[in-house]
Amino acid sequence: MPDELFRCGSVALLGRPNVGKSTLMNRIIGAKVAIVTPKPQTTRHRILGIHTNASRQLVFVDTPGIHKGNKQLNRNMVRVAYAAAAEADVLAVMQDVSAPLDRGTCALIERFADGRLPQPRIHVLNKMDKAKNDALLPRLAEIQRLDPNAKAYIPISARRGVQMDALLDELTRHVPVAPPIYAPDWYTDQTQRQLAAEYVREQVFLAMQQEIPFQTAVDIEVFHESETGMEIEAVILVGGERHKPMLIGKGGARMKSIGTRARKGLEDLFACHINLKLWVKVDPGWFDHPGKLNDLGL
Ligand SMILES: Nc1nc2c(ncn2[C@@H]2O[C@H](COP(=O)(O)OP(=O)(O)O)[C@@H](O)[C@H]2O)c(=O)[nH]1
Ligand SMILES: [Mg+2]
Repeated sequence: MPDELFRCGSVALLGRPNVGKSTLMNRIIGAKVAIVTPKPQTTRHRILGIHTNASRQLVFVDTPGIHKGNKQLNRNMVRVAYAAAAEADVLAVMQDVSAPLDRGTCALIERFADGRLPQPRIHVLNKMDKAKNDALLPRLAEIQRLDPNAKAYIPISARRGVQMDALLDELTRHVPVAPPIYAPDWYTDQTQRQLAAEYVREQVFLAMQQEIPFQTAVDIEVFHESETGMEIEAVILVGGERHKPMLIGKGGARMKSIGTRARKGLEDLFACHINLKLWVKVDPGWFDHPGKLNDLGL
């Protein structure tokens, strides 16, 4: 491939919470760089996933879902999503076609279709594996009506990896001819320390019910690499005193299972032995304190 044909650019993954943005990014990258849970608002930061082959480098920007919420954390998350959109070369606007087209999704599509952001838009219709066959065509027609000037409308299944090449080829058409930015073996901009915090948070999200996950954050206090592997100590911040015993579980059982699962995931990702210690700390209202959010990188 002559250098003058190589394409490189960034793709913002945009959409309501839970449509499958992080799943798509992981699928394309081939590693879990963004944590995924069935709960909305799992993704809090802007996360990069880098896909490189012989002819292109696509830098995917996974964003927190666009949603309403009156806490400082929620407002920060939505701001992150719009800022990522403004900086990207292409906008991939995702929706879940296994659920009815709701008002929030229509509003989001119209917001990007109004031309305030000049970048090309690709509509990504995810979860086609779960959608009824006869629902897809009317849905495509509806999206075309809402955003007639988009470059493409592509049904996919991020979970099953269906239509990935079609999507990647279409996205590549809309990024500039340019040399790669990242070395070919880079797949994310997150440090191992950040990935460790995210893997612990994923297990807390999966293990806990109701409001507890949304009021939880993870702070890595110790991160050492040694000859035998990694030593990691993490503090799980919870929003209320009563959350602490629930997270710890009977005889520490729940914490133990959270720790074991997070450790196994990290051992797979980093391909080394990991010693992971977890602590729980109560910090009421951390999600509404600008200073604390700043400390946590949120
Ligand atoms: N059936 C199905 N489920 C999916 C698909 N993509 C994502 N999901 C599920 O949808 C949920 C939310 O996914 P996630 O990637 O965290 O969504 P995000 O909030 O947009 O980042 C998870 O339970 C995923 O396993 C898909 O293509 N098909
Ligand atoms: Mg996500």
